[in-house]
Amino acid sequence: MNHLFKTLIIACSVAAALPVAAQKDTTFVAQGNPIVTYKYLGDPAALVHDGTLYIYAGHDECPAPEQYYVMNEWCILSTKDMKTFTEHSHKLRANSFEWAKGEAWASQVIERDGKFYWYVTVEHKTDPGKSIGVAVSDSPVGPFKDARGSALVTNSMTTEFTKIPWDDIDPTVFIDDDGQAYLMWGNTQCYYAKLKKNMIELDGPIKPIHLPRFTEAPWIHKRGEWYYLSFASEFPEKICYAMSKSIDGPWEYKGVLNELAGNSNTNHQAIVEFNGQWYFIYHNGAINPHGCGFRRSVCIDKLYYNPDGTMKRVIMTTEGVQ
Ligand code: FUB
Repeated sequence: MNHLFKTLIIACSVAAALPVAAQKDTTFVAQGNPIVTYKYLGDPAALVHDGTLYIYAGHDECPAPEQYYVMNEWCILSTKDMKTFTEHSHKLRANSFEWAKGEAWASQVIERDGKFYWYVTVEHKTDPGKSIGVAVSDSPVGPFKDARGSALVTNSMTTEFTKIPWDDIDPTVFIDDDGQAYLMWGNTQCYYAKLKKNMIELDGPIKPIHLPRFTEAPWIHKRGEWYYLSFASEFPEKICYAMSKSIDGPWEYKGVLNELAGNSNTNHQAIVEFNGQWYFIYHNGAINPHGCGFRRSVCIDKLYYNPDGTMKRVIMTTEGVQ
């Protein structure tokens, strides 16, 4: 065993033995896209709060050459200048939800009244299929803990719309100008429901949203008078979008926003405005030699609008946004 290998093993076992909260923040300068190259991260969700952009992403742990998702935790990154990033010590783990079996799939964080709510996809232990849970923290960088002790949405709540057990995934959350919060999610079928002010209970029925060629990964944002609902379409996935003047629709389909992301069959996006610039944050499978649809990496490119409010097609770059 050579010296480097021994050091690596010791470093790994020390890191594994440390309680999660005791691990240190890691700061690095992104060298273009992907922004993180020391581990695989997928399904980025973004939050802008107090002059900082936060990215919440699932950790793709699938060892090469395996080809399926191995995801146990979500990680937290932040930046103030889109160049220097910090990965924060706290992780949220799928097994932090006692009722969940695992599988830390896509998620999103939002702030309300000084608390941060992290909506996540996990596999349910007793209601077979994917479910949506919510964790809460006083800080955008955690620690987060299960806010309910039970799932917010389970597979059995949506079987009237579709029988597949993986339709309740990929939550996106939005608070409208009048203070009403909404949760949207779905695979094959897109859904939405109102959230109560406490952010941890649904407030009314689950309703379907009809979107052409919808696969998964809805993301809702607003700019001026327009609501934008972007989503992963077909498979392998492109990101398409629809626009509406009302959160209740009707949604007008506007076509492709981002093309297939290289060698990843998913493309999962977040769209945010930060310091006067709009950003499209997504994943690809660009890290050589093992990057792929199960070992993904977070990328950031700029997003622009046309005068009529439609979005211009994203140009994915290796240089990134620095
Ligand atoms: O990461 C697992 C799943 O892959 C997500 O929930 C989907 O959006 C797709 O990116």
